[in-house]
Amino acid sequence: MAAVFSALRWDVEAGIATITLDRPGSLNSLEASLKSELLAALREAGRDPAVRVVILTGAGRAFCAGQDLTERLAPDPAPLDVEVRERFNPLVMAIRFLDKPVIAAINGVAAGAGASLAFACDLRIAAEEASFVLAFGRIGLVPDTGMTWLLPRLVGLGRASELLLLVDPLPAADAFRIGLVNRVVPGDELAAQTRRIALNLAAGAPQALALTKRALRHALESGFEATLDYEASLQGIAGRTADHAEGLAAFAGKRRPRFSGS
Ligand code: T3D
Repeated sequence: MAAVFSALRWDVEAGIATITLDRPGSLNSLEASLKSELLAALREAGRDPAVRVVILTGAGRAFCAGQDLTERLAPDPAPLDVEVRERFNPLVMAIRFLDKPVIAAINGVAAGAGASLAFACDLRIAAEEASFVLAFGRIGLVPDTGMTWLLPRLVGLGRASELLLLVDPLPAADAFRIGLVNRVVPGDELAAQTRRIALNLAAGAPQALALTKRALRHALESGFEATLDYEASLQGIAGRTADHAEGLAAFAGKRRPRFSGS
């Protein structure tokens, strides 16, 4: 049965699941239903064999403005530590541990935990008009949802400290210059260019892509020798897949491989 959502749009086509955060009136800020639906959609993407790659994007002029602050202003909001542990952390865990590539198509501003979502993705394609506002400090909060782990690894400690302490908006072009986004494209080409990249990934060997994500996760927290050993064991797994045999056969036959995922 097709997944049904109200705060986001879910679309599967040509092996690509596109998740569109769909609360444009509040810049796709994350209130309770959007957080739970996003987690459900990411889990659905993991389960659905028709999905080989995921695109995360936003409706309207924003990617995501982070926590919906009207929820915090309501009477008796959930304690922040509970909210972050139970509602935000599972989102970035789901993205990073999804055994399929996740591309953030950053159509506009990404603020607070909205930026954390983008940084947890495997690739970031930004529209020229996109920007990052690491807004936590502006409302007297600390960076969360993986931000202090992800950002220094993407841009180094110096840049991360500057962005998180000064909280100046970072335009897409500057984000590209410091390696925070992979590409910057005109806004009206974002969907098509992201789709092109997604189609490339969808034609790849699914297990090899999943194992590559796993290897990168492992390497970020391991020493060199441990990494060498882990790479070798993952290569053992990849080497036993039918897709590896198909890759070799395609090479020998001078044709494009057709990877089945087995
Ligand atoms: O539970 C927890 O709190 C813990 C977790 C925390 C993680 C976090 O994400 S903390 C950070 C939360 N996010 C922010 O602080 C960002 C707040 N928004 C902004 O700073 C600005 O809106 C932007 C820089 C993102 C964009 O600025 P601008 O000038 O382009 O748009 P705007 O006019 O400020 O916003 C447009 C509308 O969206 C406006 O509503 P209105 O006046 O048209 O009815 C604005 O109130 C609404 N909006 C924007 N961000 C949020 C929001 N509504 C609710 N929550 C938001 N985060």
